[in-house]
Amino acid sequence: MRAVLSSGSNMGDARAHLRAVVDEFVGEVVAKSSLYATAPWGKTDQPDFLNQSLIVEVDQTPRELLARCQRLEEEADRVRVERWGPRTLDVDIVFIDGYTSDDPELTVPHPRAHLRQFVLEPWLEMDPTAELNGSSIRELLDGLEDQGVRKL
Ligand code: PH2
Ligand code: MG
Ligand code: MG
Repeated sequence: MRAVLSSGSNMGDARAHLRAVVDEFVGEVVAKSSLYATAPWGKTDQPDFLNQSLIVEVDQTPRELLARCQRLEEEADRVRVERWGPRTLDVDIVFIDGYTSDDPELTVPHPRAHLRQFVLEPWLEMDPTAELNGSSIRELLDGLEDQGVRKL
């Protein structure tokens, strides 16, 4: 199964938190984006984020992959305080090839991916031909205002 993951951090050693995700999937990474410095989306009174995306090829079910992402978050001592608030590490499943789910625990594609430059920009970098909900990533990006996403 091939999946697009989006990692983000805006607390503690953000680079180290994102590196832990890359290390977890070593041997399963199909593509890795650059790091991006991004303005907070949704809840703006918090520090800027570092974001990075991966395309991984894993011999697992979507549920198993979700559990793996959640374990990484726990290992970064993530504490859920408020929705969209600051976090040491968030690892979201954005997209899975040939799979959709509207389960609230695991909604795929990610229901807000098409609105988020910090998700679309790294995805476009990894896969310029990717499509989401019937639109190319390029088209989706062209429809968004600039959200303050800078490739490092
Ligand atoms: N994650 C959120 C909410 N807002 N903004 C940026 N720039 N990067 C994120 O990873 C992010 C966010 C909820 O998970
Ligand atoms: Mg998230
Ligand atoms: Mg999340």
